Amino acid sequence: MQGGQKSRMDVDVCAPGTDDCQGEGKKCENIDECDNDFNGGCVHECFNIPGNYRCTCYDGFMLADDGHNCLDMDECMFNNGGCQHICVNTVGSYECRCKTGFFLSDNQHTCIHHSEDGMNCMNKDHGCAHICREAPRGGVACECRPGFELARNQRDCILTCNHGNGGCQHTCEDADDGPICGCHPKYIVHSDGKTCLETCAVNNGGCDRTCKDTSSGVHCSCPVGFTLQFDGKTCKDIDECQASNGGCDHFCKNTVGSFDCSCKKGFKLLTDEKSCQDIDECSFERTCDHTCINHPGTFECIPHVLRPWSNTVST
Ligand SMILES: [Ca+2]
Ligand SMILES: [Ca+2]
Ligand SMILES: [Ca+2]
Repeated sequence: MQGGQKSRMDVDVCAPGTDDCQGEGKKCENIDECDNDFNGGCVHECFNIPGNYRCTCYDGFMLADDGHNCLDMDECMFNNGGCQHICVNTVGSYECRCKTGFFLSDNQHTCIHHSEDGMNCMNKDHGCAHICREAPRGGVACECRPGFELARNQRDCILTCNHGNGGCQHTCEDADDGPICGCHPKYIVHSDGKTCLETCAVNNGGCDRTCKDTSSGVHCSCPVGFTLQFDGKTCKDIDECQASNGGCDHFCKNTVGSFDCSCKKGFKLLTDEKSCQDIDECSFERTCDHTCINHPGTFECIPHVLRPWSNTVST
């Protein structure tokens, strides 16, 4: 370890006037984020840099938007992967194939027309999965491209982790029958045995709110009052007031995760929190000196002397 050099660089980073640290000063310490069980969260390679760290991916992969996961590059998207006939994308790599009547040449990109005569490398029947060499005394000898091993039948080629990460998205381990794929501790292996699925343990699976692990990956959901957006991850408040005024008799006010009903002056909100009922002001003592008449939303006081019926009586 280049401990001395790292320390000196960290001192420079934290020096007054050059401080570009964020948050607590603690982060300026020489923490090697890569030096833990989670490899800094990087699924391939992690590089400690002063005050930070950076994830990189093996050849054939590109860094995902989260800066930690690695995604397969589709080499066939560009120039058909350089394949003369057919390009087939694979995790971590790609391969060329030829149309019927042709076989793949040693350069693994161009196609050679099938030849009828004898057991030589111009004849598809040589059976070599990758590279065919004509033996000095007739017949052929098969070889494999770098990253592959010749199988016991001396014709087939067995993939190893040295080619395209063995077709594994995250980790690869060589076994007799070919690579065995694994995933970063916070991911689970997909049923294809090669790719890795997010789990709720990583960044809540990208979910805004509730995250649930399922066999097909993470499943996001939202609490009452929110709807899941088309991205399947984000939760957006429902504006309940848009539909039927939220069921409110009078006023509806949208809030994050809910909504509130309120009533016009002179009305009170009932316990259903939606209906508005007139306040009977006349039921309160001392609302009027004499006679009180209740109206929807208001009331009226009538002085005793002006009451029409008393006039009638005195006449
Ligand atoms: Ca690929
Ligand atoms: Ca709302
Ligand atoms: Ca009233």
